[in-house]
Amino acid sequence: MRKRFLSTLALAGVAAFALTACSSDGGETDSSEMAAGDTAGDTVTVGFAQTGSESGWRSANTESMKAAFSEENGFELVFNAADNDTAAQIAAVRSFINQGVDAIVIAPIVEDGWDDVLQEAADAGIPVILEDRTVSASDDLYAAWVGLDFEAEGVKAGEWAAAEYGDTETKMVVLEGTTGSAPANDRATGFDSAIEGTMIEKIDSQTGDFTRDGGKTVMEGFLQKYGVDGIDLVYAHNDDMALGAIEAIEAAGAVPGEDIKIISIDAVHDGMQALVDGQINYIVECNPLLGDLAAGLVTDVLAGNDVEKTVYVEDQAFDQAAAEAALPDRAY
Ligand code: GYE
Repeated sequence: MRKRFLSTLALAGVAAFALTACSSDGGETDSSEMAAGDTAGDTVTVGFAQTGSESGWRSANTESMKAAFSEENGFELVFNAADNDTAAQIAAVRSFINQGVDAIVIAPIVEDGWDDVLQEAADAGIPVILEDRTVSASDDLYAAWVGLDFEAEGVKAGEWAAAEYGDTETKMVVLEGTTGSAPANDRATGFDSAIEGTMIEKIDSQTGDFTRDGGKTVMEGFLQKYGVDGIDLVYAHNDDMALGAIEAIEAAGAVPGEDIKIISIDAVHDGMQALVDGQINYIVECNPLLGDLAAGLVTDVLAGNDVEKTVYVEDQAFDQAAAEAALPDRAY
């Protein structure tokens, strides 16, 4: 499968390209006239099945999608957030099919279980674009996917852990994302491969469902079981769970970032602030600003243009000094 990496700067370029095009009379149309390759001026109705509102990353992603699929850009967005309930998310997609929307965008909560409903969308002639998370279904069943390389994020986090702590005996606990989700699966695989052969030992791993409360509760359980002195390192699959873990560590009378080190993924504002404050030690970015790219793909697919099947957006990583430098200009 072909991979295309886009930096944040390139994203802006793609978005500008997607929203500006030549009309039949040779002049430039603005995005509202362009209507996603349909007859100029027609509104394109897009059903977007979002996972829910579990994290800061998710809020930024929802905002980005709503801004890109706006009326000014020629879209009518039918938005559904499934509250992390996979059956509800599939039901939302079915209802988009019944409503006869022009295109469907999905941020799939979990990887498995999509074959039937994707086939139903295909039978109804409605193209599906995936954003953010991936599915295990055949890629013939959707037009394109845009998102992040979750395994590479895990590798980056693991490589930093290996370099910093790999030479000393380090007891690690993991706060996993939603069970069965692509980022939880791939961030685990990537991290584990990067720490192989080091002295970092994974003593426990449980899901905190990508939420702050989930991270806090699971961390409280780990602290009860192993004690403050029995845990050296937390790997959290997202910032929100790391922020919950910080609360649990402080409540147990220890200092997060010192007594117990923390590595997480996302680089949303609150996570970056905790990194600057020394409570988190390292964060790998996961860019949630996928709206313009997703809208560009919908536009192209409806226009019958060839699109890349898989569009990867590049991520950075931050230690404390890098976070200090980056925080003032962060968009999310
Ligand atoms: O890391 C987490 C969110 O799917 C990449 O979902 C996304 C993840 C993100 O809830 O914060």
